[in-house]
Formats: sequence, structure tokens, C-alpha cells
Amino acid sequence: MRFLRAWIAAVVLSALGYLLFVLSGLDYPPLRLFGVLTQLLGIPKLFQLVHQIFGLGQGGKIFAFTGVSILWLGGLTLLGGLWRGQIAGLITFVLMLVFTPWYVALGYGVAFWLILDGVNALLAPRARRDGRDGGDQTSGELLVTGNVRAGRPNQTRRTTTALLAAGGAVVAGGGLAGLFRSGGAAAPAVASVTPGGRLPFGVTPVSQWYYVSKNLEPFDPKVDGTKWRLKVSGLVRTPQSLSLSDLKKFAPVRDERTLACISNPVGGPLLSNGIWEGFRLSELLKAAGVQPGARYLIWEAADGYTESLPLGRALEDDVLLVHSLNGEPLNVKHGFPLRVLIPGRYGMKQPRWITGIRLTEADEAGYWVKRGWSKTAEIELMSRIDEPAEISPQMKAGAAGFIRGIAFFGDKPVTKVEVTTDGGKTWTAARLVAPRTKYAWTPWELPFTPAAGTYQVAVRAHSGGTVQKDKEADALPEGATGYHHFIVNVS
Ligand SMILES: Nc1nc2c(c(=O)[nH]1)N[C@H]1C(S)=C(S)[C@@H](COP(=O)(O)O)O[C@H]1N2
Ligand SMILES: [Mo]
Repeated sequence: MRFLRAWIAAVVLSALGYLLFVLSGLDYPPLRLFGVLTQLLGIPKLFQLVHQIFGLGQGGKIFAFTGVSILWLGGLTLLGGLWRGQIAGLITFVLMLVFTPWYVALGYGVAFWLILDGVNALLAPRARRDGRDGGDQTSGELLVTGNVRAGRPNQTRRTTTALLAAGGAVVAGGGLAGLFRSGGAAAPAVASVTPGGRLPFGVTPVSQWYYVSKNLEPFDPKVDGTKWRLKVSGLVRTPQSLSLSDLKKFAPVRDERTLACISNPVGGPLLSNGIWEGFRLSELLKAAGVQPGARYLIWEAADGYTESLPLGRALEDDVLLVHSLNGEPLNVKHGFPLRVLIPGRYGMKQPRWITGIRLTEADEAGYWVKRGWSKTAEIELMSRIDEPAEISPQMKAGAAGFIRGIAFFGDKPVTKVEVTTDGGKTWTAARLVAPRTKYAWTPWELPFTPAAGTYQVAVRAHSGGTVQKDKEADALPEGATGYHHFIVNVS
């Protein structure tokens, strides 16, 4: 029973803390713990294991967050079950110093002390001799020294305890369920509309755009556009603090570009192609004035994400800061109000929700680089078959059909795509569905009228003299390589 009461206190504390986090942005300790855990999951071998077991996207994070919830609630329950409020609070404070700022730890320590004593005072059975409450008796005395309110029937206490425990379970379960739901791949069926009303062929609607974040989606930063500033600092002549309307002074640029995640497996869904609007980073840097010693650019983002880029690359004309996708302002998920686009690099090099640009002499490893991922994250030549779909690889015998897909090589052109239907014995060039812009993926198609049977299909792309690597490599640390291949049944 005392552990049940401690658990109630832990849930109450967590719920109050979460409210504070939502209302005032105070640190939420389970999230900090989550950060520590993802740091551990960033250890390449562990990370790969989690990805293998839980798949891509939010799976690993949900696993981590469930782990955190168990650690956090379990830890508090243990402390509160073993000791009375003061001691439990003190230990909570000390332990939390490991992963949160001292004032948060202090606040939570004191709050846990008070809540625990309160819950115990309210719900603990009075010390009795009839032993019906089992081993709880002595601890009950210890826990509620001087706090027992006399004269309340134990039956009421037990009912109240049960109700509160059930309530706590609902809160905890509901919270987790919410995280699970928001983590799911199901996108809301809202069609993205460009000014013209329809998206060009090959452009991914925002509603179907891939999503990868170091944060669980509910904790992605929700930036207030009126308060937002982009700070340009470090080795610049004139430090800048720009509001959204200040950005209008830069010449507008519009470009169709593909964004790809480095953790996308061969044939995977973590890349999308859209029409972006924004302006050139070089213009902004010109306005700020680069000091002679500057060699690197460090990005800072509202969620604490950081990345870096050699200044020489940052000054090139094709690096953009964008505020709109497919004719609409960026939504929260995809980086409102401003995100970075760097051709030739995977998504991890291109922060969303940016708040700062700092020029430095020395490089600073970015969020995923610290966790074992590629420093440069240059995109591998890749190709994917979308039709027939790998999940239902069927075609009708004798019917005139197509094998279709996309190919992509970052800032380099795809010049040829070949398809095999006999496991690599023969390859046929597909038709490239041109024209696309320089940094957009290349859709391709091959007419295919098969006879009944099974076909081993695969695709490979070329860029000039470079052929796609057939060596199969996992995404970590440099991005996946190998041919997308599967068996198609024709009947
Ligand atoms: N601030 C911030 N920027 C970020 C990330 C992040 O977690 N935080 N994730 C990066 C990664 S790994 C990828 S693949 C892209 C994904 O962008 P999208 O979800 O809009 O497709 O954002 C990048 N930018
Ligand atoms: Mo990514």
C-alpha cells in the first residue's frame, strides 16, 4: 500500500510538472532523462539494435520514452515507498542534480516531499493491530508520523486510494497513449494546396511529408512568430537580431528540392520532395559581415539541436533559409518559422526551427554527430521502386503495366536508372521523367507487361560515370547503400 501511495504521489508530481512545462516552459525532468537516454541510444551499436527491433521513426523514441516513464515513475515510487516525504524529497533532489538544473531538482524535491506526505496523510490506514493491512502497519506509522487524521473509516481510505490509483493509471496510460498516437506514421488526410490548387507531379504534399525529429512530436518547439528572432553572432562585424518581417528585405528564392534522412534504409520512406521559398544565407552573412578568422558556421535551434557547416560551403549560393513549403508557411512539425536547406547533405545537417547562426574559428560537433553519425552527411546515390509496392508486390499477368520509382543523388544529377526483373542478369534503362530542378529527385518509369511467374526486381542509378553502390550498408553512420530489390508475383 505504501508503494501504491508513493506511486500516486509520483503521478501527481509528474502531472503537475507536465502542466508547468506546458504553461511556463519549465524543464520537464523525464524529458531530460529522455535526452540522456537518446544519448545512450546514439551509441552506434545500441542505436542499430533499437532500430532493428522497433523500426524507424518514432518507434525507438517511444521505446526510450516508455523506458524513461518506467525509470522516472518507478524511481519515485521506490523512493516514496521506502522513505517518508522529507527523506524521499531529499534523495530525489540529489539524484535529479545529475540530469536537471539545480533549481528544477530543488523544486521537484520539495514538491515530492509535500505531495508524498499529503497523499500519505490522506490515504494511509491508521496504525492498527488487527493486521489486516499486512506489512504496511509499521511503515504506515513511520510514513505518517503525526499526520493521521483520526476517525476516518479504513474502508473510505481504501476506496479513495483505489480511486486515486485508478485515476493515476488513467493519467499515465493516457499520456503514453497520446505519445504513441502522435508518434504514429498516420498523417492527417489534409491535402496540401499550392496557389494554383494542385501540386506538380513528383512533389510530396505536406500532409505526406516524411517526419524525423530528435524530439517526440508533442515536444517539438512551438515557436511564437511574433517573439521569434534570428540571432547572427560570433565572428561577424555587425551582430544581427532579425524578426520575421526583417527577413523580407532579402531577395526571395523559390526552388524544388528533395530532403532525405540519413537513417532512411534502402527502399525506405524517409525522403520527400517539395517546393520551398526563402532566401540565400549568403545575403544574410553579407549583411552581417564575416570576420577574417571565421571558418565554421554553427546553427542553433529552438529545440537545442545544433549542427555546423564549413563557412566556405555556407557562403555558396545554393544554401537557403526557407519559410514556406508547397506554397504554405512551414507548419510546426516541419520547422516554423525558418529552416535550413543545404543541397547534397542529409536532413541531419539542415536544422529546423532555427534561432541562431554563430560564426566560429573551430568546428563544433552537431547533435547527431556527437551520437556517432556522419560529420559531413553527404548524400549517397540512391534509387527506390515505388510501383509495384514492396509491401504488396503483385502485378497482373499480360496487363500493360509499369515499374516506377525515384532516384536521388543530392546536389549531383541522376543521369541513368536501370531496372532488372531477373535478379540482375539483365538490366534495362528506365525513362527518366524530366524535367526536374537541379536538387530534386528524379522520377523514372519502365513499361513492363509480364507473363505469369515470379520476378526478382531491383533498381540502380547512375550519375555520369558513378554507379550506385551495390554493397549493402546500414544507415549508420554514413547513410544506407545497396540496391532496392524484392520479388514480384505476377498472376
Ligand atoms: N531543430 C531540429 N532540426 C532538425 C532535426 C531536429 O531534430 N531538430 N532533425 C533533422 C533530421 S535528422 C531530419 S532528417 C530533418 C527532417 O525534416 P522533416 O521532418 O521536416 O522532414 O530535420 C532535421 N532538422
Ligand atoms: Mo534525419
